[in-house]
Amino acid sequence: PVKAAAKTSTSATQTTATVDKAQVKAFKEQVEKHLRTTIGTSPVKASKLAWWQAVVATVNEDIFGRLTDTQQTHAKNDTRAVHYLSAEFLMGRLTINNLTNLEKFDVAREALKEFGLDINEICEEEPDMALGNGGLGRLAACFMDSLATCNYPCVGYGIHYENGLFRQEIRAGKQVERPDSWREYGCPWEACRPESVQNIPLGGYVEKQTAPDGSQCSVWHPSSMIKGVPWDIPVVGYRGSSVAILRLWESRSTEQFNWDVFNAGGYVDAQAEKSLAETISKVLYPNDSTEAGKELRLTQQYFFCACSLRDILRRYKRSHHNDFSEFAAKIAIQLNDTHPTIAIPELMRLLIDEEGLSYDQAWDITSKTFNYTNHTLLPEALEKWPVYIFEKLLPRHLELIYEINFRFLNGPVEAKWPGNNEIKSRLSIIEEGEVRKVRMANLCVITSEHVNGVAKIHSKLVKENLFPDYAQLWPNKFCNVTNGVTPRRWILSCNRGLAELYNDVAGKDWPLDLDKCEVLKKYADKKEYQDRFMKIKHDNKVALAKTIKELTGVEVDPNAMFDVQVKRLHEYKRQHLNLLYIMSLYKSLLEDPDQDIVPQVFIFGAKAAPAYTLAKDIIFAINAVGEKINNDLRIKGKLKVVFLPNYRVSLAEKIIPAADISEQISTAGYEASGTSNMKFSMNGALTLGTMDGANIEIVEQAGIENNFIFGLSVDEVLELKPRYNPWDYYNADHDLKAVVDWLDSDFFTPGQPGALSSIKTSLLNNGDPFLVLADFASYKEAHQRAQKLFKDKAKWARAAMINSATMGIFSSDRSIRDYAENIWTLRSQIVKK
Ligand code: CR6
Repeated sequence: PVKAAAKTSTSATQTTATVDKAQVKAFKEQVEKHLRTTIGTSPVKASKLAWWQAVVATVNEDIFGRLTDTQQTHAKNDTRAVHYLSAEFLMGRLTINNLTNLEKFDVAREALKEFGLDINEICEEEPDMALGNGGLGRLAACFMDSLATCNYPCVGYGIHYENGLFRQEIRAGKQVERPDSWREYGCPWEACRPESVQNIPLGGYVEKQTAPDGSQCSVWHPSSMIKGVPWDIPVVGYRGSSVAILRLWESRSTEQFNWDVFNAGGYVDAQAEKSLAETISKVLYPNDSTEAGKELRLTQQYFFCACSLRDILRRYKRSHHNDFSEFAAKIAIQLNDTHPTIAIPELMRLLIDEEGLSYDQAWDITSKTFNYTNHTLLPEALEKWPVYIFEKLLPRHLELIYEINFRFLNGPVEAKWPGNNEIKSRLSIIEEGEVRKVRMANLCVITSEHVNGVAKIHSKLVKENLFPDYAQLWPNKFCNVTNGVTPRRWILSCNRGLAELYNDVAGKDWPLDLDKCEVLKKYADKKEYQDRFMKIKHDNKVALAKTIKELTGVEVDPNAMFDVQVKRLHEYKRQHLNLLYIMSLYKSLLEDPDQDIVPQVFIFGAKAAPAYTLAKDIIFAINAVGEKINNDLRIKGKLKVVFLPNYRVSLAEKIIPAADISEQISTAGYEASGTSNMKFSMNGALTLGTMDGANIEIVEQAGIENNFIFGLSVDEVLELKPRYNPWDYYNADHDLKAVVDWLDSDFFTPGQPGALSSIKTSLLNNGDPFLVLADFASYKEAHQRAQKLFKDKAKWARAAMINSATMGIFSSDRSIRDYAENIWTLRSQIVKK
């Protein structure tokens, strides 16, 4: 049984809106009904988990009806639809978001209150759906929300990982990975669809056959079959009538038991075979941006693409039978990075081998169907698969890739650069060398109608630096769609105080048209509004301080400046630059404890890829430095450093609304876009960042004077890199030298000298590949500007309000409309209730 807990609820998520009594009564009755008849318990003995499940069952009553209406409307009108293929969808929790989008949050909150329950506490029972690593997966989730909200016909396709991104524990300052079994007790949002199961062939060999007319054809004899079981997660659009579908594929063995082996007494062997097939969707690869190149990973990619394409074909054939002339007019497929590239040869194969089309017909369709989004320039993240893995797993696909390559090199390339073998080897899908490799990005560019980057600067670099030869061949193929985030989750659901302020100044439609928020600029100089805005921020900080205390035991003062860097841990994101600055601040406080500085709390959250040693060392260093600083009475609490374990979507929802400073400090040219930068600004944080990714467009909107920009530009980085020597910076800057050397002592790790040395080694002996030392002085100076402004409450409030008010273009609705208009030529479809 759960005791009344309404008193402890976080004030940050309370609203004062009046709520319709009849609706509250009805919701309450539904919840109680589900508690008894769906969950099988009663209000007196229900656990919090049971209450949560009953709330979900109640919400689902609304959702499933709308889902059927949506699907019937689309089928009846035979609408063109987009199919978003992504190896990751980082959905987070769905309850508050779905209640918000159905405009039932206040009703549900009141209904639960009448049971003596706090809605926020009940919703804490929901595990995050962490089926993604970071920005790319979260972007896909925001896009689903916008596709549904803007009423675009769509399906999201991905993998039903049994284990999402690992749960991070911090033990003695170090990251320890634990499995994330998000579905251990079932996920009440998802519905299994046995009627849409697919069987997917794998392995084996290709036999050349001669047809009666003398032509050659290939027959694939696969060695095994895997069953793909679809799980549907409905995605509810805001106030909208449409519900989109996210369909995730789970792998199973085709035979529950291999009966022959089983009958021969090989029960265990039969089970082993089964578990091999089931391994495919067992776990998400925990790398953000870098590629493992593992056989299982290619199998995962192929598995979900093959299932999805069969699903798409099945639906198409329901209204078009075997006539494929309309295929490209009805179907658009978006490849979210290169992970689903294998869908290209798979569609070719299905059309040629299974549907009997000619190669030319199949290519004509395929090259009009696909589009590709590039999300990174990091060379190690551009997928390349050894040819021998293809030979083993996908021999027929390899054959088709060779054919696509042959026709490309001897067609368009030969026509443009006759006899130029150097260009041919650069543009070829196949990389020659000791181990021959398939370059997936090249296959994407050659096949796709459009190739886009995810922020203006990134798209420019994609075109000019990554694929310059392709851009000469097809200049119009390359375009930009700047990323966005959904204001429903990232303002309305996670920052109710701010949402109410916008309701008051901009009317209630701002979540559908974020440009409306711009009116807040008019009030940015008015004391009354500044006070209200900063009171909302303060309440959010009080709530976060409580969370920090619960999770780390560290006490922080909500009046201090909250400086936040939350994102995956990577050298290019430069958490270690932040750390060096903190150390220098600490050093100056030790030298002069009475100096008048703004009290500051540095807040980190970051998971490191389990095999990325230096990233893990940086986590350890942040914790070690934090431990020392937080317990040093000499500095009188002016400085605190907290590392929040297990950073994930639900934690981001608590952290972002409480930030004063948003650290976006990647080496210019390395962060394709970033998306937390947008969330922070929307919620009134000022960006302390480099001119990289979407930061550039953020300050274009909010004004460079309202943020703290520092460091080398993209051009300066490109210019400096070849002649860069970190020792020059180290030797020239006293303070920098002192903090870098500090890493070598045992000051922060008593009894363990050298425990933090790997960071120093990377910065000096290994050449500081991300120019941390080069940007240190400028970074420090930017912090000084931030401190100065923070002391002037009115000026700070004004800058924060302008940031929040001017983020309209970073709504993912805008991104999705850009895709729909410029890439998919897709029209929205209103669904009648
Ligand atoms: N790691 C980019 O690095 C971008 C997202 C979404 C990333 C990041 O800057 O905002 O994609 N790239 O576009 C990849 O995942 C390959 C990311 O999340």
